[in-house]
Amino acid sequence: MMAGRFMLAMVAILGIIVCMGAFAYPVNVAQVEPQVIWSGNVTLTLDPINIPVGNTTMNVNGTSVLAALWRASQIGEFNITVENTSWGLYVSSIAEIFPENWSCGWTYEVNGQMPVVGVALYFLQTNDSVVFQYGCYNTTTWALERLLYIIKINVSVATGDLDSNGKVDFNDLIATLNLILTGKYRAVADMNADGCIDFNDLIAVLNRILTS
Ligand SMILES: [Ca+2]
Ligand SMILES: [Ca+2]
Repeated sequence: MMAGRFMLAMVAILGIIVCMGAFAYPVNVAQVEPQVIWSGNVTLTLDPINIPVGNTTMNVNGTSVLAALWRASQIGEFNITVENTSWGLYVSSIAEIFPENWSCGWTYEVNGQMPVVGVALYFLQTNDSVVFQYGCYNTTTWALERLLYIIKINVSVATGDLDSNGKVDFNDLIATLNLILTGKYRAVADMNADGCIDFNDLIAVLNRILTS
């Protein structure tokens, strides 16, 4: 009789613990704020850039999402790992955060949408906002269950087209010279994306005029 009551009490207590756990779990998940690893601005160029991929380096489009992440990693001084897979180039780790299992990983969004192409094949424009996010997914529904880390990148593309009339010509060259002489900065004139406007940018704009 006593043993029976004890068992009932234990079952009730266990039930309460299990229920508390069941109710507490989703609440905890919802309350976890992802950690922002880096957030900032990058300037991209139309010229391709070399990025380490596996044990080699590859030329990728200078305005690609991968180029934006690469520039961010250099400014923010964090590592990225890029792998060449049968689906294209894939970012497997950022800031030493590797997937803890196969249901977790890094994905990216541009302006709040998740593109269906790889990081090297989506090309960005000025004012695009890129978010890389690390999370783990429910393996039945593929809903995101845990969003843990975030990188936020605001993009400018250095085109040299300072009057935004769709072509780079001598007006843009004069405008670039003006920026140099007045010490001003405009992202579209920073042709080598080094964070300042100087004669290297003037030469790069001239180059673009002569080759287009
Ligand atoms: Ca122009
Ligand atoms: Ca520059």
